[in-house]
Amino acid sequence: MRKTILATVDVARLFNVTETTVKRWADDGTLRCHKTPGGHRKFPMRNIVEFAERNKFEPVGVLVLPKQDDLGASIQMAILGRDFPALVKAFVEKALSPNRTDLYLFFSYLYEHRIALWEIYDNVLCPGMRQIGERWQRGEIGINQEHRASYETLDALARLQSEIYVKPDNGKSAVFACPGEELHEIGLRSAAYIFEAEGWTTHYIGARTPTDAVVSAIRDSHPLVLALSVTYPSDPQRSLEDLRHLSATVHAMGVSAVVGGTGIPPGTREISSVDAVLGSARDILDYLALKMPASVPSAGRGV
Ligand code: B12
Repeated sequence: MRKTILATVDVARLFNVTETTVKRWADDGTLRCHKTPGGHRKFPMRNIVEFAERNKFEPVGVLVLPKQDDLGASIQMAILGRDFPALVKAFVEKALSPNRTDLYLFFSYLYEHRIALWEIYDNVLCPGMRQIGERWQRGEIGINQEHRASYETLDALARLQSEIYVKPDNGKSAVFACPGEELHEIGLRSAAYIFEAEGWTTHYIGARTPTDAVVSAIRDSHPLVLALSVTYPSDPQRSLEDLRHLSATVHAMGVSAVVGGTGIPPGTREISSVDAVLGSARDILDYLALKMPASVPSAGRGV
């Protein structure tokens, strides 16, 4: 698939304008770029997304995909039609493909075409990983492929994050953890990246963190929010008690606890010290807009 620093011709194609227009945007500083020693303008993806967001421009064209990407034509069609089931299909193929950069370039390509970060997580990654789990259950892929897809995904998300448009630092911070024996951390990672893109500082302590260690992290970093993810609580009652204990402890320290993930134990919503139970990346943007108003997404669609 293609690279993520665009040339003038790519930007012109993306917004369906002439190259002269793009050069004018670049030269008057409307669209930031850097120049190669040979004088060619180059546009990092984050500048393009920030520019489109600020000017309320929607990409109306699609970028060229090289011929060696077998899924190229179907991905282009799916992007134009915002056909998420087709994008999920492409994700699954790429997550299971042996090409290490394929998945990251796929995510970049979606982001360049203004598929927002939350849409990538909720509408592509989440259903895609579910399908991978189902394939494994049906015996169509081995556990090695499922593991590989998970780690390739985490890697690709980290690389994407280094290229996206991040709002200026808002002075707020949050701690992210999967408490207890929880190993599923892709959802937690996604949540942390959304906060980060909204200008938050994130302290990511990840999977399988004992509750005491979560409390220590809170003492060390004095965040505003503790975000927890639960997917597979082997003992739901114990998990509920852990959530009750953790949220009450951090609440007393002035920290808001939010919980997400597909395995939240029944009764979590009734815990008074849990500030919110959130089901998706989109929910995070709504939560931040409602409860932490300084980070309301400027264009209404979020990052
Ligand atoms: C990848 C995976 C793994 C990987 C995890 C790798 C990693 N580093 O994360 C590995 C291989 C380690 C694994 C292990 C196991 N797994 Co597993 N795994 C999956 C799989 C295929 C995908 C999960 C995933 O990453 N989804 C993608 C993310 C993005 O989606 P998400 O977590 O739902 O997150 C979204 C929202 O929920 C939300 N969100 C999530 N967290 C948070 C947090 C906050 C604060 C907010 C606001 C939002 C939020 O936002 C996200 C974006 O939309 C699922 C299949 C499925 N149906 O989900 C099975 C699945 C979850 N696993 C399952 C099982 C059984 C296991 C094992 C017990 C297998 C075993 N026998 O060893 C172990 C359990 C280990 C443990 N103690 O936790 C079952 C759970 C069944 C159940 N609930 O009863 C599932 C459903 C598969 C199945 N159909 O049987 N697994």
